[in-house]
Amino acid sequence: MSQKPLTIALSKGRILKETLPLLKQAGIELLEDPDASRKLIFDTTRDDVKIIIIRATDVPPYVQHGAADIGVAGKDVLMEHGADGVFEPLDLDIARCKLMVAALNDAPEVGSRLRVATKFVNVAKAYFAQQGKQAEVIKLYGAMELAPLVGLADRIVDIVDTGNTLRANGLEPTELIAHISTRVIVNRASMKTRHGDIQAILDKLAEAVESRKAQ
Ligand code: PRT
Ligand code: MG
Repeated sequence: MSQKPLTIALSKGRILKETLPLLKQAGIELLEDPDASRKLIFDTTRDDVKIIIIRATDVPPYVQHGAADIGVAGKDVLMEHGADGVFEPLDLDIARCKLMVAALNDAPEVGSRLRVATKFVNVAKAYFAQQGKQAEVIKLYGAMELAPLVGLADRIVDIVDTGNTLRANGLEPTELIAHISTRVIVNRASMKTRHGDIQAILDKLAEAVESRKAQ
């Protein structure tokens, strides 16, 4: 092969499970089951395409720096970790959820300075600043729901799908920050130098998304 393979970076976890069938419909299938392998780089049914499977938060830097030509990540991750200088040409319409502010049921209004616990520090800071509210944002890496229960924070910013996790912990959503779904991102230079190859994949993925919606 004269050219180096196109590299697609996929987010591990629930996004991966929903992305693989779309890629398959677009003619790209992993040659090995990623659940049964400790590999990070996978060959595919197209010898000009390889897939790397990494943490969602690592997808934007891989694509920004051109280590991957194409990436797949949640809009929440793109909002939080910045996707400066990458194109976002396609919404895969999978792993839908909402980024929300939540509080203990019947929590009082907080007069002066809100304490907000979240792993989405940048999103939370921008949101409360835009609301004209002073907020001290506390970075956590998981189980945000715990923070209001033990008095660490007045509010959390987290992903909500069914709302069951909030409810189970005596919390309720109070404000919607953004609707979230999974997006395809593309490195800017790759979009120019490998436009034909990349556009063909995007077109087939878009078709796969549409046919899934029609089901
Ligand atoms: O494990 P890690 O820290 O890497 O992250 P993760 O477990 O959040 O990753 P993963 O694989 O579960 O999903 C990551 C991506 O999926 C997110 O970046 C979103 O774009 C998308 N997504 C869609 C979700 C959810 N739905 C979702 N419900 N990500 C997380 N959740 C979690 C949420 O954090 C909360 O704990 O599910 C809980 C809320 O769900 P409900 O149904 O109880 O409201
Ligand atoms: Mg997880």
